Amino acid sequence: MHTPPLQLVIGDKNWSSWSLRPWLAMKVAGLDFEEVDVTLRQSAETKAQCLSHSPAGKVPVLKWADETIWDSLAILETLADRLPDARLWPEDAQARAHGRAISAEMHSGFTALRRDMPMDCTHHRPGEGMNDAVAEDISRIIAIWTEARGRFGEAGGGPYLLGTFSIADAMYAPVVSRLETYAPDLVALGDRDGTARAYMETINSMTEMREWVLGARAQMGR
Ligand SMILES: N[C@@H](CCC(=O)N[C@@H](CS)C(=O)NCC(=O)O)C(=O)O
Repeated sequence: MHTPPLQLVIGDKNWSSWSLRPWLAMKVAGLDFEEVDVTLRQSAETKAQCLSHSPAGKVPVLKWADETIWDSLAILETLADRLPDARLWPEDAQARAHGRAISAEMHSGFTALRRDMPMDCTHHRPGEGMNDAVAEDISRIIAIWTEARGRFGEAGGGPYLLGTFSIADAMYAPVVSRLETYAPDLVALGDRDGTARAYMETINSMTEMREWVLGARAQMGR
């Protein structure tokens, strides 16, 4: 696929769930891009590094030739818009609308899960972080995955939320990672038919997802 020089500025792979989202989609799309790493959790230094890439002062940031696009979902939508051959959204308009709704819900919501079960993809911390608000978030996520798989997954011809890999999967991949790390009881939280568990296997077995976790291990020296 012919693209201008692309740079993706991302945070530490162990923690930066927002960075994982566009990184994963760009890898799945087979894009050739330079990865620029910013070290998070260094307070003033992190802020200065982030600000040197984007006025929003956060990562991820996509540099597309001389243009700067910040914010995970804006980056993903820009990629879908400019690289239609990458098929980051399904062709079916209803599936696409549904994918946009669940991606937006992820982007703007699930604050309890994000706060109390932060992504920490090189660790296993079963039982940590659970509380009523987190349980409510996880139950809603299980319902989202189950509905998407039931309505669009099989019809779309693949094991992902809307069939083949889409932006919706990129948005939920860090949630899969969190659920692996903190290992809540998915059945008790609503995964009675195992759809959520099966979807997690799909995401975990992606070579690109494995590459991210290997990168996180290397950065963490583990
Ligand atoms: N809504 C933004 C959130 C980005 C975000 O919060 N990024 C974190 C890292 S995962 C960050 O840059 N933190 C550095 C800081 O706040 O100083 C997006 O979707 O990209």
